[in-house]
Amino acid sequence: MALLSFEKKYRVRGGTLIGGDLFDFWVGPFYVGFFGVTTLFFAALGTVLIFYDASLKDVWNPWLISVEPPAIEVGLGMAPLAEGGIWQLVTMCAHVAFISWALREVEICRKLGMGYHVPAAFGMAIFAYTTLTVIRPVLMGAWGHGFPYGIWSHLDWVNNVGYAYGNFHYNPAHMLAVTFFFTTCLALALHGSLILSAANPEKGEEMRSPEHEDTFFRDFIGYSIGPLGIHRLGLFLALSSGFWSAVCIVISGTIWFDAWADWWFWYVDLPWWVDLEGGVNG
Ligand code: UQ2
Repeated sequence: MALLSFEKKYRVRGGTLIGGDLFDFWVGPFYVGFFGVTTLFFAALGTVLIFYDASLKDVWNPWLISVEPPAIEVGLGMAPLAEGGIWQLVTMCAHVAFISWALREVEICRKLGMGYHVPAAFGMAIFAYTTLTVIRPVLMGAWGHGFPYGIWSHLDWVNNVGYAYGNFHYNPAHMLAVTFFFTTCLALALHGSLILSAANPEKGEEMRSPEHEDTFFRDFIGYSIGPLGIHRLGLFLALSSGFWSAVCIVISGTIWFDAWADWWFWYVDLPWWVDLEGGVNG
C-alpha cells in the first residue's frame, strides 16, 4: 500500500502511441494502454487455439500437446485448420502479442522519460522467435520448416534439425552464441556476487560503495569496467547470445546445406598447406 501511494507520483498521463487517453489507465498495479488490450486479446486467442488443437487430436497430456506446422508440401500457402492452419494462426497471434508487449514497454518508457533499452532488448527475443517461425521457413519455401508448439515436440525438432547438419556444435555461429550465453552467466555471476558483497552487509556493518566495487576488481585484475559499464557489457552479451542463436539457425538450410563440420574444410584447404606432403591431399 505504501509503495502504491508512492508510485502515484509516477502514474503520469500521456506517452501513448495509439489510443490517446482511451486506454491510458491502470488495473491494479498494471498499466493497460492500447497494447495491453491487444497483448491480452491475442495471447488469449492463441492459447484458446492451442487448446482447440488439443481437442481435435484428443491429446490432453500437457507434455504431449503439440501444435504442428503444415506439411512441407503446403509450401508458403495457408493450410486447413487441422493441417497446420492452427499453427499459422497461433504464430500470428504470438507475433501480435509479443510486439504489443514490446510497444506497451515503449509507452511506459515514454511516460517515465526513460530510454528504450528494455523494449529494444525484448525485441531481440522477438527477432529470434521470428527467425525460427517466419524468416527461415520463408527463405526455405515452406511453413513446415517452423518448429511445433509442444513441450516434448519442440525438443525433438531441435534434436532432428541439429542432426540434419551432422553435429550442430560445429556451426560457427552456434559456437559464438554458446560462448555469449556462457559469458553472460560469467558476467552476471561476477556482477551479482560483487553487488551483494558490497550492498548486503552483515548486521551492524556499513554498506560499501561503488568505489569499493571498483577497488576490488582493480586490486584483483588491475581493471574495473565500472558500475555503468558492467550493465552495458551485460546487455551486449545477452543480446549477442540471442542474435547469434538466430544467425546460427537461419544460415542452416539457406546458405549451408551440408554437415557443419565440413564448413571447417576452408581451414584445411588454405592454399599454403592444402598440397603439403602428409596433409589431407598429399
Ligand atoms: C566491475 C564493476 C561492476 C561489476 C563487475 C566488474 C565497479 C558494480 C562484475 C568487473 C567486470 C569486469 C572486469 C569485466 C569482465 C569481463 C567479461 C567479459 C565477463 O568492474 O564496476 O560494477 O559488477
